[in-house]
Amino acid sequence: MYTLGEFIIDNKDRFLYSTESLLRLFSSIKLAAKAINKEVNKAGLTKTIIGSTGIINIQGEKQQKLDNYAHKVFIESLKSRNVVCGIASEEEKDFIIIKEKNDNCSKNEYIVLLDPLDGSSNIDVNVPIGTIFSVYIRKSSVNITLEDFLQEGYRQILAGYIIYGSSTILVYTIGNGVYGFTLDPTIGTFYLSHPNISFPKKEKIYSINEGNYDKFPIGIKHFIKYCQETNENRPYTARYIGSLVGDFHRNMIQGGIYIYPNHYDCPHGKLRLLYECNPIAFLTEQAGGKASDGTTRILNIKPSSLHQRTPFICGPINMVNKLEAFMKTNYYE
Ligand code: P6P
Repeated sequence: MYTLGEFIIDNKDRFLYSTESLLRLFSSIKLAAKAINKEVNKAGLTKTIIGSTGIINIQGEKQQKLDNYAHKVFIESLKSRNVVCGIASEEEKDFIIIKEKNDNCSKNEYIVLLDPLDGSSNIDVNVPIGTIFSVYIRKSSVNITLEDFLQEGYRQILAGYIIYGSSTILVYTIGNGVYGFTLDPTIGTFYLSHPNISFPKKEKIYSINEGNYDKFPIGIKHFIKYCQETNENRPYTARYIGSLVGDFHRNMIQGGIYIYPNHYDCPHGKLRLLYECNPIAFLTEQAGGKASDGTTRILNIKPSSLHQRTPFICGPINMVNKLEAFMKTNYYE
């Protein structure tokens, strides 16, 4: 049984930066994931941890108590390993400076962007939820600036998620494939369970909130109808649980497209570019798929603000290409 730590050490030549710093970073991610997993698994038992804090976060969304808990746990854990110099979180309006660059912390080179607990509105109904993380090397030489966080997605050195579902799985990429490690909660160790995840050849699933159908651009409507047609390759199965990590994890393993387009209630889409779409797009491409906003590669988008949103499509290349064709014209066949 291969543990995450052993796997990183045995594959250290695949990582451009120091293995020690990567191990320290993963050590903080694993620690936070285990703490959150414990709370998620007993959310129904302790009224103190489920439900809303009553706070409306920067996104204008009701902050769940577990959201807040997950945010705090990750911040404290990432601070403690002396490899992170700055953090941006869905739950915090501005970025958080951990250490400026000076002699005694030259190792602090990582910039971490985080959705501490995505899909948290599902907490009270036991639907899988997840933490999404995205890591860059700082650009600044002395003081941390916003530009350290507004890097294009193709500059990510590490991206992944933890899905808290029927089991807790940490999935990540450093640019050499996608790997999944399942937590054995009895001993608190993550073991390699999904070596080299890639989209299967057979495309099976389309995932979109069809409750918004009337609001969608015409190209999206045509693509949904295309997915529903009956022929030897279709209809596809519709699956949508309203939790990006849960929907994406299933689609990457079983073969499917996830779509959150813009619509007239969300002119720029709903999902956040920096800590939802970029990390999922990196994983998508590393798993042999494609991720775009309907016309542009997600990883090429130059961010202009921490919490900016984007239309988001990710999945098997052929399905994404077909959707983009519908978006370009009134293409329909
Ligand atoms: P809707 C959860 O709030 C989230 O950010 C993603 O995890 C999820 O895919 C999406 O929003 C669901 O949004 O509008 O379909 O409920």
